[in-house]
Amino acid sequence: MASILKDCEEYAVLYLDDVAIFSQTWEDHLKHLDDIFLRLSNAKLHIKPSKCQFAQAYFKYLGHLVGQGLRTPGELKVRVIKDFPIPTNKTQVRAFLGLADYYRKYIPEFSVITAPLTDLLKGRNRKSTGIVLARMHLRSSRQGYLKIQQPLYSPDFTKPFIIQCDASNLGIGVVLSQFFYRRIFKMAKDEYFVLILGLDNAGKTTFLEQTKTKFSKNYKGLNPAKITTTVGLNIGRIDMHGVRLNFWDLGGQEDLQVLWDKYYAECHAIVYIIDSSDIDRLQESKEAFDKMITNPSLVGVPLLLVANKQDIPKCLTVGRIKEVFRESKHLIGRRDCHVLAVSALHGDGVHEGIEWVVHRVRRNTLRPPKKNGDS
Ligand SMILES: Nc1nc2c(ncn2[C@@H]2O[C@H](COP(=O)(O)OP(=O)(O)OP(=O)(O)O)[C@@H](O)[C@H]2O)c(=O)[nH]1
Ligand SMILES: [Mg+2]
Repeated sequence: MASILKDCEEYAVLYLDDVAIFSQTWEDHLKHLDDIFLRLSNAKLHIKPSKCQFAQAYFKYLGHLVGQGLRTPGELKVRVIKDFPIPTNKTQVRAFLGLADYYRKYIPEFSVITAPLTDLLKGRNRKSTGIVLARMHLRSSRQGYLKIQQPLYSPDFTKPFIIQCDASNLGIGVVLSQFFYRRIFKMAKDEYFVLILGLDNAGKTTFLEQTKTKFSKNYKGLNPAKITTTVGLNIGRIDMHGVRLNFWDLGGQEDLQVLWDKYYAECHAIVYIIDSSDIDRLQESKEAFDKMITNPSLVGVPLLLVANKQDIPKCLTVGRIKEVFRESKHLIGRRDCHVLAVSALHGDGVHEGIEWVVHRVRRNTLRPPKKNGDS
């Protein structure tokens, strides 16, 4: 079959015995159809009309919906990914990753989102812990996979191409882009990655939601009452002062803290949230903080300590929290560190905190920003 359709690559693709014929204009299309029919007939091959579709603006091909210069994943497959049952063993995790991988081009930051799952398959985690993590991850990271419906555009061979590539401990990626090339070169934004950490219930996700609400036009934050405990990764992105901040909000439960260090090498700042009203867990929070900052991958990374829930009567004051965390001065070393009173619930102090982060990451020469397009 491949030899019969030799030299037709510009208007026909072959997959086993399926042929897709595509053209820019109707006139061209009739010519292309003629040509393919002639070739099939010369080879004494038959096609079954009931299995053919002609003159389609869009058609389904190998699980993709293709047409009008766009390619999107087939609706059915998207639903399968979104509704994939929470895995109960490694085989099912592998099956999910295999399925999602077929559509990875549609899912921004695919390798970062799936890192906890791929890590699990490397066998570093104990089986039972691993499966629990995988379940939690899938349950809460759906938002990442939900972006799958973003379309991919066909290339325009009359315009220049740009290859952007990047690699990190978690992922490696290459993007071929067009159209916005002037903007990319002229208005390339510095991108920084900010990790939001802290014990469970400290208010990390509430802080992220407030940040997105305050700094993104038209973003309506989640109702605080609807925020549930994070067991995977929440992602946020804001632009301010000509830079872009990407946030990764991780789960704070003890079992999930093992995931934190996977993001250290990539981040430019840490926002560490402390629940000022939870006096009983202050020491636990400090221990998690100490463990975090002793990690060598965080050397030189600015730290913002958020004394959250300051709206709650009788909560610990910033002064008291500073006193406790000052014991870790030798671990903090010379990196930028600041303690701030915040009520993430009411949004007090959030603006000031983000301003501090932007200022510090910009002046930190130890962790240069990632350059990325604005498109
Ligand atoms: N009063 C008050 N409550 C807050 C504040 N910030 C968060 N909360 C509440 O604290 C609870 C936990 O908030 P989350 O944002 O889910 O906490 P988290 O740190 O993301 O927790 P995990 O995802 O489990 O790690 C929720 O009931 C919030 O409404 C605050 O500033 N003041
Ligand atoms: Mg959370």
